[in-house]
Amino acid sequence: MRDLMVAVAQLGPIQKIDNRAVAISRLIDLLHQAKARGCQFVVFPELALTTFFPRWIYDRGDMELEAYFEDSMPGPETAALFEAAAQAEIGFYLGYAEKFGAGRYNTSVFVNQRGDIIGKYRKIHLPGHSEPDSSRLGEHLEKRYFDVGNLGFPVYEMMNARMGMAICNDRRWPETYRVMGLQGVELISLGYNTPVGLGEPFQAAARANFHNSLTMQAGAYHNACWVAAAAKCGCEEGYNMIGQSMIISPSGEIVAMATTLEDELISARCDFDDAQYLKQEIFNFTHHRRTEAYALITERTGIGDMVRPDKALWDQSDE
Ligand code: CDT
Repeated sequence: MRDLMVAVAQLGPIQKIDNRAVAISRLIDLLHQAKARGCQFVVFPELALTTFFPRWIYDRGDMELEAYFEDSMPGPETAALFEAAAQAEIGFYLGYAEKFGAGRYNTSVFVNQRGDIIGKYRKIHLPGHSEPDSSRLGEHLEKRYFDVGNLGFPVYEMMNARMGMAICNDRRWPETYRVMGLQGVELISLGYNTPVGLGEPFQAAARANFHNSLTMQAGAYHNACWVAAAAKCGCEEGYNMIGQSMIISPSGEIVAMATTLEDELISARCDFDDAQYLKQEIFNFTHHRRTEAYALITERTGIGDMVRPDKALWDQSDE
C-alpha cells in the first residue's frame, strides 16, 4: 500500500500587529502537533505569514505593501520553520506573498522532509478587483497587488506521490483540478482566505461554507485524487473568514474537517492506491475523455454565441 499521513494546519486570524515571528511560531507549534500524530506532510494556508493584506488599499510599490512580500524563501524568519520541519522529517506546503524581480505573486511551495523546496506554484485565478470601490463594504484587491501566475499547474513527485498545488480561488474552477488530473495528480494541496461580508448578497455569504466543500469534493472525485485544504479563518481585523479546513478522499467524501475558527490541526491517512479503481474505470481519461467535444474550453474565455451542430446530423425531416 502506498499512503501518506497528511495534516492540514488551519490558522485562526493573524492580525496586522502580529509580526512574522508570531505567525511562524504558530506554524511550528502546529507542525509539532502533526509530528506527535505521526503525520509526514502538513498543508498550511494561503498567505500564511501575515494578515490578509489585499483588504486594504495601497499603490503598488508602497513600502507598507512591499513589507508583506518575501524577498527569499526560506528567508531570515521562515528559516526556523524549514529547520523545524527538517528536524521532524515532515514535508509541507506553504503559501506566501512572493517578490520575484519586478513580479509579485501569490505563491505556494512544496518543501520535502529534508527542508528542500522541490516545487513552486503561483496563483492563476486572482479574484476581486484592481480598483477600489467605496460602495463595497470591504475590498478584495488581489488583482491590484499580484501578477497572474506564470508556472501553469505543475505536478511534482514528492514523498512517493504525485502532488499538485492550488491557491484559494483556484479551487472554484474545474480546470484547476483537470489540468493536474491529466498529470495523474494524487494529492492536491491548497490554502485559502475566504472572507464573507464584503457586500455580497446575504445568500452568497450564507452558502460560503457549502461552496467551499462543494467545489473541492467535486474536484477530488472528478479527478480521483485527494484534496487537502487549509483555511486562515476567523475574525481578522474586523473581517470574517470561513474555516472548515478539510481533507477529501478521491471518492469525494470529507474524511476530516476543522470545527473551530482557530489554529487547529486535522489529519488523515491518504491511501493513494485506493484511487486506482476510479482512475482505471469511470475516470479512465485515456478511454473515456472526448477532447474533440471540448474545444471551447480553451478557445473561449467568456460566454459567447451558442454553437449548434449541423442540423443534418440530427434531423432527417428534410430528406
Ligand atoms: N483568497 C481568495 O482567493 N479568496 C476568494 C474570495 C474572493 S471574494 C472577493 C475565494 O474564492 O475564496
